[in-house]
Amino acid sequence: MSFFPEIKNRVPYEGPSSKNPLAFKFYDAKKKVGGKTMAQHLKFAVCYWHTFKGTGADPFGGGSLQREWNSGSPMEVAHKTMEAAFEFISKLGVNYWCFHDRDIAPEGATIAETNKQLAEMVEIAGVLQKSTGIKLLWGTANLFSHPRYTHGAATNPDPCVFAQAAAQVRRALDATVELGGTGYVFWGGREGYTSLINTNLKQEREQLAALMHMAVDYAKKIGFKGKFFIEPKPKEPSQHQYDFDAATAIGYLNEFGLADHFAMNVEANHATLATHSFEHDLVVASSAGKLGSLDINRGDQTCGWDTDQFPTNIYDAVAAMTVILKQGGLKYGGLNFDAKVRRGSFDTADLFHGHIGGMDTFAKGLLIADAMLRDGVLTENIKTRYAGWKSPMGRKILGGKTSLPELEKWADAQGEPPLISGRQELLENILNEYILGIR
Ligand code: XLS
Ligand code: CA
Ligand code: CA
Repeated sequence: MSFFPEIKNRVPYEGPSSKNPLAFKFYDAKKKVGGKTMAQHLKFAVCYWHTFKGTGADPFGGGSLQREWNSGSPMEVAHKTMEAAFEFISKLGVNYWCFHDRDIAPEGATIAETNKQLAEMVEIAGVLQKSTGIKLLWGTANLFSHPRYTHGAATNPDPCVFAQAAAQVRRALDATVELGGTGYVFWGGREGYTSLINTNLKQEREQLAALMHMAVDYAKKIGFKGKFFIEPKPKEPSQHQYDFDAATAIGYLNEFGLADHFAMNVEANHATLATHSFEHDLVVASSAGKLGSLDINRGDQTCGWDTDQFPTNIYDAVAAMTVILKQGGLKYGGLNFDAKVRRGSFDTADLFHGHIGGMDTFAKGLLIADAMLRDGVLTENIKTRYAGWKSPMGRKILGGKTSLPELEKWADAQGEPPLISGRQELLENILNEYILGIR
């Protein structure tokens, strides 16, 4: 039985002249770009929650998307969904997937029952991974949907809730290791506050670090060889989340002695919710050596919510691929489609359109970023702009070998510095020339 009859075997690569909406125009898995294949550069992952568990529900109405795999008892649904997921991911030709514990198996009446159900689904996922060659990019625990987590999971005022979260993280880590995942994500949807009037912010931040330390210790014991990721987000559902943005999360890791074990999973739509560009948070994470993985989606420029739309913005894709190429790739992470089709996109074909468009956007982004870096126009400009810092005094300042009085003397001897244009408009035109294919 097939859940996705619109594709017989696999979405083909047909190249830029193709008019087939169910074919790739730029994503050609085997094509070499700078010594690596596109598939190696672009470690796409399909997310289980939006793609297979998404119902189209929004704050104004329940589910609108009817999925064939979504009927029967909770465990029957779990089995059918898993089958549908591996069929879809294989047909799309993507090599990785990502999941929350509760996406793949329902919660039972007791922790023991929940664990049993999860173990059953992990076993099936393992078999399907083997038969399809699809790998797990990262796993995570859903510590935000159940009403018990309303006031936080690790940051809850009640240690019993903390313990429930700890139990979930333990089993989600077991599942991640069993399925060979190279990452484990902490996204703190409820790890924040809705009002400071009833919140002990200092202790809540300590509680969260305590859970992260326990996760690191436990992961070591069970042989996890991957990396932990924090996924920053400023708000939604909490009014304020403790992992606001990459800079905040990196500071948090340093404050609580977690920096060696964690990197960032930067999501486009979370960066924009924090009033940054996607590029900003990627550059902040990468320049601290902490860009581990990406959730590639986009928000809506007019409403600013976390709308998790499929990525179609070529500027964002070029920027992201430039950062990734410059840091030499993503060892433990990849490009996860944390994106969902719209409430009115009822057909399973829409799931293909969303992913195909996103993959093509990033494939084109890779080609443009690679060409720009090879030509070096933009990088040369930055080098020239900062050339003064290679002078003896520039080096002295950066090396901490000078002082305010010495610099005062030097400034006086130099005279008034010339005004040098930043050439932003020219450089934006050059970037556009690459994007439009005339360079
Ligand atoms: C929600 C987050 C979530 C994480 C995983 O906004 O993006 O889906 O990626 O828990
Ligand atoms: Ca999101
Ligand atoms: Ca995400």
